[in-house]
Amino acid sequence: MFNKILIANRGEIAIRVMRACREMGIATVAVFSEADKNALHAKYADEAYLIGPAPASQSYLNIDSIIDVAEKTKAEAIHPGYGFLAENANFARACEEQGIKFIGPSSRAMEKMGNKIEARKIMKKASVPIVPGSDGEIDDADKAVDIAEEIGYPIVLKASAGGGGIGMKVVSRREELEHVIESTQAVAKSAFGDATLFIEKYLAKPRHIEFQVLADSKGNTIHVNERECSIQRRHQKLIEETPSPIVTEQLRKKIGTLAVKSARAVKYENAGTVEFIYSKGKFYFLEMNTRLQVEHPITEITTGIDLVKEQIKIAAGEELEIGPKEVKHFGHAIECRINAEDPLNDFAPSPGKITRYRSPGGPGIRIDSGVRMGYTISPYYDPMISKLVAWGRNRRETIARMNRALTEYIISGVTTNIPFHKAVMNDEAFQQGELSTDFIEERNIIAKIPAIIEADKARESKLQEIFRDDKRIVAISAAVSSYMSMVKKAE
Ligand code: MV4
Repeated sequence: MFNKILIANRGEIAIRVMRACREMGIATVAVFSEADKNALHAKYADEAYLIGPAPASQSYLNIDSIIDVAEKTKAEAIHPGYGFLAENANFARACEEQGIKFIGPSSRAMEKMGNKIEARKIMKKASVPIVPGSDGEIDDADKAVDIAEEIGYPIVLKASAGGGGIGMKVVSRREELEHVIESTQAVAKSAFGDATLFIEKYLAKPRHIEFQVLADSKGNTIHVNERECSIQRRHQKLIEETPSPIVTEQLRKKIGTLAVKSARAVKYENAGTVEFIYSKGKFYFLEMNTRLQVEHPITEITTGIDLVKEQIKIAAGEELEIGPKEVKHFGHAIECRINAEDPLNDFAPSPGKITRYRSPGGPGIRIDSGVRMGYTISPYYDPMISKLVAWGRNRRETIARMNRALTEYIISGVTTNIPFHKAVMNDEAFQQGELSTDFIEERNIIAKIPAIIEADKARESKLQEIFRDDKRIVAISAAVSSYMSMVKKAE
């Protein structure tokens, strides 16, 4: 097992990984940018090093300086978290070349899955169902027209180097095709440095259901159930749950087997997620995410498996202790991503200083967060405040708990999407498990938010009474920091 791991990330996920390390007796090294000098992840670690200015391109994406810190501190492995360098094959390769273990898949598996045309080919060969579409690259309009006529409009043009919805364009009519190919190529070229496109049949109002897989270096590959992530906005997931309301035990077995097949087809190692799109009773492979995902906690609390520890053990060459028959699922879990953003202003980020903060607790609640009272959410990074996870014996109890926890959450100083989450939890279709990627528009969720904010204001005075002490703490810390800056100036 490793003695020391560097965590090439920030915020809640950096802390999440360090927590696993601490439980395993592994020392931790944090890296931080100039904007994160006071960030909790830098304080939580056993050692922390400044790697550059605030912009991610000069700090959390700076491969050379991160590898430098790993070498200097004799860290034997690097955990990339999610985002930043997590799916960067060049980074994985740089680690491999320096003899530092990258806690994730091989750069080769990452590259194969990163190329969506290649991934489609691999899945087709492994007889995993893919969305009807082109076998390879689309380079001219004539070929595109032929394929579109064959599968029928609407179709969707996607960037082969894309993923997560960027460089994706729906085409409903033949007349638009030529023009949209050109514009999508341009987008793909500027976003990914690669203009290669492919075509798929466009599936309207689908559900997004993904399977978590774990694969060790000895050839054992298992799935640890699905997560449904249909409630999203502009490809940004907002609410995830497990089990999916539409996945029966029989379906889980069937699609889970396909997920394992997908991972085996690229000799996948470590934790990964196989994304499926579900439409009109059918599942299709969409893409594979070669990283730990934001929503991993809902899998953890319903299976009892610590996915980060499993990642570390796999990277250290250990064999999976859990076989496919030992994977259980207990009850139901939902995650709400609590973001500093304004759902009434097109979900615009709302960075700034958190002046009051009290997170919920009690039965069935887990919070993963990298903030605290007095912390400033930086405009440079993702404005996530926390992941609020609720567990219950069944979906009903879980929704009730999530609702209760949301009413306990106190955050001042920044606008949050908590009222949005309350609107969803109280929506009838949501409660019935009727989800789709168009859920927010279809259910007109945004229109329900003002009334929720009004009702929350009415409770405000009560909450202030409860959190009187917290306000005092803010006053003290403000006084201390102004005193400290006076002392510094005097020096
Ligand atoms: C699709 C689709 C409909 N038809 N492909 C968006 C992100 C990327 N992973 C693929 N995505 C989609 N691909 C076909 N052929 C609809 C989406 C899609 C979507 C997928 C998953 C989760 C949320 C989504 C939101 C809008 C569109």
